[in-house]
This record gives sequence, structure tokens and C-alpha cells, in this order.
Amino acid sequence: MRRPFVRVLALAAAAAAIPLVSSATPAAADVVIGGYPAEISKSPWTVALSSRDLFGGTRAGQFCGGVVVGRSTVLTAAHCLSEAVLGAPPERIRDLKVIAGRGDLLSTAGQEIPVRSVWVNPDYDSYTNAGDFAVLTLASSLPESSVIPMAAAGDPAYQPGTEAVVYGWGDITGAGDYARSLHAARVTVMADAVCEEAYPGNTDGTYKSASMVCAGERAGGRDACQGDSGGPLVAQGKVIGLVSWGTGCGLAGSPGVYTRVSYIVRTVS
Ligand code: 4AZ
Repeated sequence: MRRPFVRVLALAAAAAAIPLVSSATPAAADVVIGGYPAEISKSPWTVALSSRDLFGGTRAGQFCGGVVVGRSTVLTAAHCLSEAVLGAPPERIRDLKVIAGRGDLLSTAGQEIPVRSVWVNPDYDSYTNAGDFAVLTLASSLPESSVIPMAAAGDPAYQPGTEAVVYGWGDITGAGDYARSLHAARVTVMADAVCEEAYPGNTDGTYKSASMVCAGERAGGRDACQGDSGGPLVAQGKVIGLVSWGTGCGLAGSPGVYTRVSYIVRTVS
């Protein structure tokens, strides 16, 4: 189920007594789900979105991920900036920041950069989840070495079977256990036909190949989860997707769905 991160946090305390995903808990979830700790120095384009005012200071206010695609340009998910998540329009969030160069949210490494402006895709459809992206302009620039190229339409990295890696500070068990440090998981890009079969349209969303790409493992186990939204799916040295939605986390037959970066390239250029 795709729910606003805020609500998941609120429910986290109750999760021990009332499992949110009883039958849905992946078998071998050690960490993102089924992943491994990642070094931020090796994926410097992965950033955290933060608002301590809204989400508290214990995890530096992290509530979503993002990816650096220009020295002062970060992509994230539109749903991260929705009123359902923020409780207000993004312009009203005074302390909205991007945290770069910090793997461990409890450390002071890297930098916190205020967001100067927010552009949410006006074609984002919160019913199907189509077009789930937003563009953040930073108040100051990051080094060129933090920038990752975007994969355009026709890039071979979109071919089914391609090995990709998803990065984030989200839920590592599917039960509301948000990571303190950056995690990554290897997932396989799936054919549109497989994604369409998994998501023909229900309350979670509808797979639309024009603006989405899906990835996972046939047996489940490795996936993005709540709190990873907006973060990057990387293959062959390029960002090909942004964490967007899916049914549960790490479930067989329910791959993670990502905003297709070539759709973003086409929309903003
Ligand atoms: C979410 O709610 C979410 N398993 C993100 C990714 C996935 C599911 C839900 C994919 O932000």
C-alpha cells in the first residue's frame, strides 16, 4: 500500500502490537528491503529531503529521498511534496532542505542546503501515480562530482533484465523501521508487460509504461519501501528511475514502481 510517510510514522509505535504487513513481511529482510549499507561517498548524488519542523530531529528530519541531476537541481517524487505528506503546500515549509554527503543521518557530515524553489509536475496523477516527480532548485551548488546523468528514452539501461540499484533511508523491514544510514538494494528492471500484469489498476495505482518503470525480483525480497520515495534507481551509471510506489515492500509479484527518468527528461526539456 502506498501511504503518506507521515501516517506510517504515526503508526510505527503501534506496529509492534498490530503488524501493518503481517502476511506481507519479506522472508529475509535484513535491510531499503533486502539490501546492504551503502557509502554516501560512492553514491554522492543520493540526497535526503528534510524538514525538522514537520518530521522531528531524531533522523535529521528525513522524509524522502532525492537525486542530484545538476549542480543545483534535485529530482524527487511529486507525492513527497503533496499536501497529504506535508500538510501544507511545499512553499510553506520554511525549513525544507536537501542533505547531501551524509550517509548517517545522526552525523553532521556533508551539508544541508535550503531549497530555493519547488516545481511539482502539474500532470502528476495521485490516483494512478503517473508523472510522480518534482524538481527542487537549491540555494547553493553542489560539486559537479555529485551530479549523475539522467537516462533518456532508448537508453539500454531500461532493457528488461538490467541490474539496477535503489538507494534510500526508508523502511528496512516493511514494519516501519526507518534506516539511520543509507541503504541500497540490487533489483532487476522488469518488462512493461510484467509490470502491467502486476498493476492493472487498483487503489495503489496503475502501471503506465510512458511514465513508469518497475524493478524487483521475481521471488521478492529486495525492494524500495516507505521513506525511500523520490530516491534514485541507478543502472549503468545513470539514474533511470525515482522511487514512487508499489503494493507492500519486497513482495513476490509486486515489484517496486519508479518514475521513468526519460519521461522527466521529455517533460522538462
Ligand atoms: C511509499 O509509500 C512506497 N515497494 C515506496 C516504494 C514502494 C512502496 C511504497 C515500493 O513511499
